[in-house]
Amino acid sequence: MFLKSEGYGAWNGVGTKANSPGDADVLILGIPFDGGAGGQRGAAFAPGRVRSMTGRLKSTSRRGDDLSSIRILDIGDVDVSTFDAMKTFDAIECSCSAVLDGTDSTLVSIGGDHSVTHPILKAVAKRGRTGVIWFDAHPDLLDTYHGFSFSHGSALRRAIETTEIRPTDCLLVGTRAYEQEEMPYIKRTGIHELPSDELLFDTGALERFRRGVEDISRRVDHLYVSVDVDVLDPSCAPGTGTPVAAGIPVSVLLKMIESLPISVRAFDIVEFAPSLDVSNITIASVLGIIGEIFANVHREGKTSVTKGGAL
Ligand SMILES: [Mn+2]
Repeated sequence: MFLKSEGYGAWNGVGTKANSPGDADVLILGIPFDGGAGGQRGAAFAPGRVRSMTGRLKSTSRRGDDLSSIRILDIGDVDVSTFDAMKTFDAIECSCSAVLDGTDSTLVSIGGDHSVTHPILKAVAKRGRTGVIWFDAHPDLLDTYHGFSFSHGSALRRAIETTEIRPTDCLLVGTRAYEQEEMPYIKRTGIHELPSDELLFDTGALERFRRGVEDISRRVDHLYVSVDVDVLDPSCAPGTGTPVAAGIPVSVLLKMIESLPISVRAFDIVEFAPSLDVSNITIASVLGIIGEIFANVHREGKTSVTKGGAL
């Protein structure tokens, strides 16, 4: 229906192949679309590049946890329309709705520029109050970008304005590149923020991240975690369309993913442009992020944040 291909049989050796979506711990969905990017393109090729490199993933986490029993199913790519962004966004929303209806497993979408997150969030937000953790150098809160309301520069703003997602249930992480209108919007709406500078230089920043996520988790039914790889310093992720200096190292990002509670409904990894990569640095970071997501999904005995607790 909305998917143009079955999974490619990659991911062998990482975990256990699930037979159906209902049987899976993790569902992988590729989104090969970069028509919402204003800078250099190439994020459409991320799903294929990641699949081709999954042989480098380990069946243990970086802390040595055994991940071999995690059940993974790659359900293929969304059938995008290269020359029609709005049609593509509809296909993404429909695909994600169909996937989320059929299973409680964690959805991990790979690829696309950040414009693809808005339609995913539309599907997720219909299924319960949604908290959003947005790892990104940019806040993506522009009303329009080059006259377009649904580009990668407006993704979070459109999500806030067109879904039930509340600004105060959103946390920006690693931000450091703003347009004039974005700072007042953050202050006016009450979006939470942990900028890159604080993560790099304040010793209590990781604890503030953990507490911030916990506070949001208490108010919502589930979390959505969006990872724009340009949150990373360009030394860890040169392969992206709009790299920004003074980002966080990948180790700090993985530490934050490690501390996420169990109620994450879906993750995305966006803005990885393989053609802009250098010496496979960015794919190494992306595989690290995927491994950490698998460890997060798999971890047993993890403390789940109880909804309805005091703030
Ligand atoms: Mn972004």
